[in-house]
Amino acid sequence: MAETVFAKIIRGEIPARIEHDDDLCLAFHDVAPQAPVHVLVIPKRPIESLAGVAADDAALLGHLVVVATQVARRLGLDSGYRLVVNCGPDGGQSVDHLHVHVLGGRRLGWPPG
Ligand code: DGP
Repeated sequence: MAETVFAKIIRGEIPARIEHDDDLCLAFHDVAPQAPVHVLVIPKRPIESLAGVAADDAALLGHLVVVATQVARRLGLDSGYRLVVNCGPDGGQSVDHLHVHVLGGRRLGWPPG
């Protein structure tokens, strides 16, 4: 797997507004926010995309979702929010390191583009 910008953020080589940091994952604000709140939750272990997930990643993936809900609560997204995981070119993935988008703070449209 090629090195991504997220690996540099994990190592602290690129600055980011960190919301959460633990042994398994990091959550930080997106550099190009698509909503008033736009945070990315990423595993510290580099997994390229959902397409590369295996059965023994289940606990890690669950942890990412739990952390995403904690971030949403902490940032006051009481009227709702959306978690998005883009996968591959058709899914709109631009960084090849699995990440969960936490989007909120405005009414989000559906269906997505
Ligand atoms: P996706 O399109 O699902 O792969 O989303 C990648 C997101 O990563 C996109 O919303 C912009 C964000 N991003 C890319 N480079 C950086 C960076 O250097 N810092 C931060 N904070 N976010 C970044």
